[in-house]
Amino acid sequence: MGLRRATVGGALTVGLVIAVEPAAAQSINRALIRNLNRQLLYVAAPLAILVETILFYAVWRYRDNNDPTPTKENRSLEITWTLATAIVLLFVGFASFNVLLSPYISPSYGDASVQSNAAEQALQGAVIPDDPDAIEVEVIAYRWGWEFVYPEANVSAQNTSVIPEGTDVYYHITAREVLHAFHAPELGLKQDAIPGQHNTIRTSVGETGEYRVYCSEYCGAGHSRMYATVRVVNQSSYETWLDEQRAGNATGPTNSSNATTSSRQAQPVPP
Ligand SMILES: [Cu+2]
Repeated sequence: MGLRRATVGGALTVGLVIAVEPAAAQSINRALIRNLNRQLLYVAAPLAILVETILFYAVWRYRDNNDPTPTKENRSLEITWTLATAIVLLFVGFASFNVLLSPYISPSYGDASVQSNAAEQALQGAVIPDDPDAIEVEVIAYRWGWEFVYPEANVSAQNTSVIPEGTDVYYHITAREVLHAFHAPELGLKQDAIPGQHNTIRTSVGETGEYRVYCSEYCGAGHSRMYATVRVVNQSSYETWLDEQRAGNATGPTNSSNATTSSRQAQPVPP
């Protein structure tokens, strides 16, 4: 009886897991996390329903039983719940590990190589991409704002990071004085910003648009205003933005006056 019920529950679970569709998401990271969340939900929901059903059935069935006798030994029931638990845990472990080992979630397990040149060695602890087309951005969190440095393009920008769509981007995150944390929830990105070290996150965003970045580590009076924007554009708009930034950086003072500007204020949109 218990075995049959478990078999039906198991079949239901497998059926629901197979029915999981890949969700459309803004970034690869977000897609990986969302799919894992869904897979686990599709396993957890039928299990919760099964357990609650048995619980309510037992309460109703034995409501007038004044002389209960405990079950002494039921070999098949014990084997069933041990196996069912093992299968569920193996599924959860395997599904989670698959996501954790993705080079977008753990870049250090991916195609990272040793820092070779001086510029890369300056990024202590950063994971440097093998792919020469990948874009690297040093993200410097400070009280209270964000500086985005594009070392290859010799560009730095305050509170706005423009990146091209569908391209691998490595954000090397650090902080100037105290702990901060980079958090772009819509892109599935979150990483600590620690002075003196670089924590790398890797992403590729498929949808153009503006994505809000928050500081998610309490860092003082300006913490709640510590926003930035990741703006995802097509390749030519990206090149235009880099040129504009280079021109802006050359004039000097205009750039530093941006340091305290909140990203909520309008930024010039490249054509
Ligand atoms: Cu902060």
